[in-house]
Amino acid sequence: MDKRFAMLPLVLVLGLGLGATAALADLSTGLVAHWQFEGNCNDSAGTNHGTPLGDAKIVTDPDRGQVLELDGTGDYVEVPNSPSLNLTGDQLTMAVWVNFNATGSTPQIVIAKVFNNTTHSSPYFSYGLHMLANAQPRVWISRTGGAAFQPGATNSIRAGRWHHLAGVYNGATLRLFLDGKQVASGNVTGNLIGYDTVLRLGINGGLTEPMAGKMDDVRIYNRALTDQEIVSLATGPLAGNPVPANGATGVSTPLLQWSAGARDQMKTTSMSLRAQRSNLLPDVGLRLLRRCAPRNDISKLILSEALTDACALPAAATRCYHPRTG
Ligand SMILES: [Ca+2]
Repeated sequence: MDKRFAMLPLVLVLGLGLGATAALADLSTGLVAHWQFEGNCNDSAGTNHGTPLGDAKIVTDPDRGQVLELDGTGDYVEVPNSPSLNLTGDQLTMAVWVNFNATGSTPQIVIAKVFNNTTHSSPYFSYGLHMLANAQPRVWISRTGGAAFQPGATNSIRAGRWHHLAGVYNGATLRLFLDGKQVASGNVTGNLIGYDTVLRLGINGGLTEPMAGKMDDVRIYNRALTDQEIVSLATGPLAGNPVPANGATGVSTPLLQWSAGARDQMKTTSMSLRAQRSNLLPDVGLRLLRRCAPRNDISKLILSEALTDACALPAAATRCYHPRTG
């Protein structure tokens, strides 16, 4: 190896999710219900356990492991009313992975804290997430001032594919996210109106607009998640645990490694690797950028003139990594 290289001040700006552990801890804050469908419909964040009705069942999905499957004919999960689900503040997040069997025909309910347990009547939901007939998602809340809703991204949901949906209300805006990206936003104020009703997954108050497909990782929060937290939910765990650590000094080897993030779930998210070329040997920097591919199964990066390894960073990476010599 060229000794000049070993001594070279190594300053990279890599988009690593250094805060992965903290971010995951944060994602439990304000989580009032979490249905993961790992063998049952229980709430792993509290006691809002669900009951599968009709033919609703847990199946093993090749992408997501154990998930809830609904056939669209009277299948749903029902959760009793509880103080934690009966949100009346001005903060809310709903998040869920969904995979619809078909789109473009009728609305399909995903999450519904219903207005009425037996009829689908206005204002329909205390809060809810669903897909409209034109294959676009919509978030809905009832708050002082009436119902408010935000649809977005017409014809964006594809049948047979996992999508991540999220609705976020912070007392000022009501926002809708699809696959980690905001697709609708509107100015909305007021406190949520709670109803002493059940929460249903996959069907509405009148037991109509059933969902046919699969869902997983349903989350209800009593706070508004940040954009970054929504991205984290939509892409899986971030990369983390870099060696050398962020801001490390005395780094003498041109080897960086980290624990890889989850498999890339967001094909449209750009790579977040950036290298400050002025701080690299020019040729190394150029080749580094050229050879990086959006794969997450390689978790080390060897910076040598031979560049014997490729590198990859998770699409969700957002933090900076600044190892330094000296
Ligand atoms: Ca699951």
